[in-house]
Amino acid sequence: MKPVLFSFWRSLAAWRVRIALNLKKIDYDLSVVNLLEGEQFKDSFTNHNPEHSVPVLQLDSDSFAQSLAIIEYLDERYDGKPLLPSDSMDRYLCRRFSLISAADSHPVIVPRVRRLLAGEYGFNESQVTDFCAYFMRRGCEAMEKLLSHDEYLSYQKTGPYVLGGTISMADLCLIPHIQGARNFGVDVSVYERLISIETALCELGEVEQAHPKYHPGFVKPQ
Ligand SMILES: N[C@@H](CCC(=O)N[C@@H](CS)C(=O)NCC(=O)O)C(=O)O
Repeated sequence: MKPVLFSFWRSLAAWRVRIALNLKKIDYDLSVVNLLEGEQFKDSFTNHNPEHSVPVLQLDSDSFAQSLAIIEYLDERYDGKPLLPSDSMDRYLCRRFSLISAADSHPVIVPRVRRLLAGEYGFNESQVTDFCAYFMRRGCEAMEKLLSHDEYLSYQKTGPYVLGGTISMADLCLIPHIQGARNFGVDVSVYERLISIETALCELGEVEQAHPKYHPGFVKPQ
């Protein structure tokens, strides 16, 4: 049976997994879960993920959730381009970079947080946007600064991606983070290292094809 990815065009976490699937050359079907219409709360989806969130990857008869856990699982199970380096220190640096977005910025800008801010705490639309922009900007700043640390700088001598010449999970987190920041009005042009990596990544077909603009239901952010 072909793998099925439960995904939504605006989901940064699902975007990471779409790039991983493309890099691993895994053919999959997409099943849209419209997060803005509450489809993540339908019983049929909750059976796959009691956290009511995407991505979920249905592989064989198992449902996998949590984008970074999925990416690491795919990396261990499938041949093709490695998504994490083999050396322990490189792998640590890859995970450290990835978690700035996946663990520290992204979790506070998701629809459930925005709904809570607006519904329970009386934030208006522009206050919710400012709140999200604040955390996405912090993530950009941290990633940009980290890339100027010696251990990351040495990669940049060997190639255009976060870890130099080889694309890794860190890049899979970077791409959606930058666009997510833009969606909330952050001026990302000031993060020169991030933009230069993004530009190089976008030249890869596997990255380009995972872009939300190709996702069913895509709505161009204003
Ligand atoms: N840590 C999870 C985050 C999953 C997550 O929160 N996904 C968001 C979309 S990016 C979602 O489905 N949110 C549903 C909601 O907030 O109601 C991962 O990396 O997979």
